Amino acid sequence: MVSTVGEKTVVLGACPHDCPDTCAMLITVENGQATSVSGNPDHPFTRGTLCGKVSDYLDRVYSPDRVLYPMRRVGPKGSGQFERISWDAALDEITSRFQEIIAEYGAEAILPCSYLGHEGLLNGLTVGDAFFNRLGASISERTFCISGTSTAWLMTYGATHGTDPDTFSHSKYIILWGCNVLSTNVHLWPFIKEARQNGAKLVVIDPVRTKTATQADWHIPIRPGTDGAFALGLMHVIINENLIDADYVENYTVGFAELKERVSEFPPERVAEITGIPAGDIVTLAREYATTQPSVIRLGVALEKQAGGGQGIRAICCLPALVGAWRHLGGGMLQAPMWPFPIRWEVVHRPEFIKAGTRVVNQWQIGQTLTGEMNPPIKALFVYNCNPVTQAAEQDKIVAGLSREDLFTVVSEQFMTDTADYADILLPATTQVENLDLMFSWGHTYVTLNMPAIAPLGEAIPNIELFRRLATRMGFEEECFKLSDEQMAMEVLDWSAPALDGIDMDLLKTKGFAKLKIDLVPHAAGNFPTPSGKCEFLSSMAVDSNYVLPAFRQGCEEFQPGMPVDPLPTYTPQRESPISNPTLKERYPLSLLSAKPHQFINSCFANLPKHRKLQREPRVIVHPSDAAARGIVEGQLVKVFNDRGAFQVPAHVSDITRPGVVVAPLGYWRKLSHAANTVNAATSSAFADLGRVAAVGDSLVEVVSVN
Ligand SMILES: Nc1nc2c(c(=O)[nH]1)N[C@H]1C(S)=C(S)[C@@H](COP(=O)(O)OP(=O)(O)OC[C@H]3O[C@@H](n4cnc5c(=O)[nH]c(N)nc54)[C@H](O)[C@@H]3O)O[C@H]1N2
Ligand SMILES: Nc1nc2c(c(=O)[nH]1)N[C@H]1C(S)=C(S)[C@@H](COP(=O)(O)OP(=O)(O)OC[C@H]3O[C@@H](n4cnc5c(=O)[nH]c(N)nc54)[C@H](O)[C@@H]3O)O[C@H]1N2
Ligand code: SF4
Ligand SMILES: [Mo]
Repeated sequence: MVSTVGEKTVVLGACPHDCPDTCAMLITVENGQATSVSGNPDHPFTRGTLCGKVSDYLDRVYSPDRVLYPMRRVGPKGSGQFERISWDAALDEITSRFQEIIAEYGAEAILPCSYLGHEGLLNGLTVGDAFFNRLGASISERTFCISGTSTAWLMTYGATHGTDPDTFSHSKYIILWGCNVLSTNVHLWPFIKEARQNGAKLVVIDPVRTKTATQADWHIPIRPGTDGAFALGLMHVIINENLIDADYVENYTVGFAELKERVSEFPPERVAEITGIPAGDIVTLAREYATTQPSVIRLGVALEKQAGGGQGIRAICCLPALVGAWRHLGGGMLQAPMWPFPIRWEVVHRPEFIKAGTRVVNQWQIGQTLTGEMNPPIKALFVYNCNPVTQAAEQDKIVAGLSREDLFTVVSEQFMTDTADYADILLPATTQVENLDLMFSWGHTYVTLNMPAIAPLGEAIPNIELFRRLATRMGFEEECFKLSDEQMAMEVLDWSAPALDGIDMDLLKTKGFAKLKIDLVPHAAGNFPTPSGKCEFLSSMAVDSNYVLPAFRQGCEEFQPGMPVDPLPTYTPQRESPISNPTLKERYPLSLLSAKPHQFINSCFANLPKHRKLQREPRVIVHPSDAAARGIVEGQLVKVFNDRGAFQVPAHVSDITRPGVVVAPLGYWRKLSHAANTVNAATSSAFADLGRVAAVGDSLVEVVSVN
């Protein structure tokens, strides 16, 4: 709490959404009602502003559409017809159904499904893990996001924060690589602006001329899924023209000789053919990037969602070490600087409860899982903090799976989402102003406290309380199920870690946030947290084939013995590109990309009137040449489809996309869309090369007008 003046109290908060910015918020409360939210002006990274999505957060909190009471389904599955029941009745039904299922099929017939709808350490990613692990349920492998990217990063650099975003204003050459900062990471923009005022050049590498690309000094409209070849081509030029930082390479990297041999396969002329970018541009970019220091790369998340995306990111990761960008303040690379947060994930998810050999089910493939043959079959699904119907691939299969009469589905939600419609039992969840939490960030290096500002509305409860209640009902006696919110907040961080030196709960309660004690030029002299202590062009983790990612994604063993992972960065073409798959191209000639919506966070806010009005109805962007070839005109309703499924949206004919590439936004709700389907009806759930993330960006479609 910061201050009370008369009837008004201002409470310290933090945005809970799945966004790299993790804004520090201030919530004004009058007579028990939250009356306004704003950014905390003291926060050095978020600087007192909230984005347009969250600046009216109270519209979300007090929306008449909030789910505020436990409910039981009364209509057919998916109809969204429910009746109010008591918490006791809801918990009784869940626990008795779980017990019946366990008795008949074993606990692995129960599957949790969750993600980062809430990002907090108390109520976020891992909140249900202890409960489900103790139950013996199947493990949900949560690789929706950053899994491939982090794997590539860890293989090259280890668990380092990399370039602190606070230092971007010192950069002289900034590359935003597949990252639409002006929509998805807005608080980084002022730092980029400052750098440009000091003479920095801004380059954007993106198949689409996004809002961000329009602002750049140079936009490179690369063919999707070819970034690996592009980065290898840049390295070809840098090495051939001897633009490397030889001292840095010699002392702080391993595998240069092998890398040099690999990049020799990627001369600019070949790379130009693959990427659609002229060879001259590749040479110019390589020269400018290598010789303008400090240079920095900000990597987005979309690249990993391509068949060869993981190794492509590996190739990009090698660039800053090759040119010695790490020597400088503001030089290097920013991916997701979450690694230095001293989080005790094990306290929350209790890996010791997991029986060896417990089944792992990947959430991207939930459609196949629910509709396919499984032994034991999935008989219960428990969804919280996520909305798989709109967010996971192969939407038709997900809907078919959720429609199964023999599946018992529980959904904990704030709103009646497309997934919640299929619940048998629906449970009300609090919003951030109603709960305590402690936030890490994947976009900056501040820890932030969120204090509850108002009492929970209706009978909503925080996720952490939901799992305490369920554990009690199931008779789980372990101490971890009895920790209060405050106790969990104390347990979940290692307060004695050097990164939290001088930071304690009292400080957070007074200030709201604190910057981790970390080095702002962490790799001026190597010092990478890899097995060799160096930047690994040749990755020893891939060679050993046994690396397991930290607890962040329990049950996700990246490098299982026998799983071939090339220790050198490489280029793997898209599975479904017109070039790599000429047979499929005959029927489906266009590449489909799904961009993050400017006004929504994934599917959050896509049901609120203000946000829908600003985002407008979903449209698929089609290049004028592709539109002309199909007789499609601006605004015409079209069907976008392939063998996996179809969705309908009006066409927006524009040259902001490349010929051959169509772009549809993510996040729109299925039930609020034309023909009740969204972009994920057509996306592929097949895994990319690293991190078991679905290659949703690697999907061919056809577009036809709907008469
Ligand atoms: N407004 C808003 N902000 C968000 C979110 C949101 O939904 N809305 N979601 C949050 C989340 S969960 C995440 S993960 C981040 C994601 O943040 P970003 O990674 O910035 O978002 P994306 O839209 O997935 O992808 C960024 C850009 O990559 C481009 N792209 C697609 N494929 C390729 C490719 O093969 N090569 C290259 N070079 N570029 C490609 C797309 O055209 C897009 O413009 O944003 C977070 N912030
Ligand atoms: N085609 C395609 N698909 C994609 C992507 C893409 O680029 N293209 N991006 C992927 C990425 S990067 C991501 S991160 C995922 C995101 O996928 P999801 O995590 O499923 O995304 P959201 O739509 O934000 O769903 C979060 C849900 O949690 C609910 N929620 C919020 N707070 C709470 C809470 O405290 N308690 C409970 N119980 N519920 C809460 C929200 O109301 C919302 O419905 O989507 C992935 N899907
Ligand atoms: S969604 Fe992102 S930018 Fe918007 S308020 Fe939340 S953390 Fe800040
Ligand atoms: Mo994400």
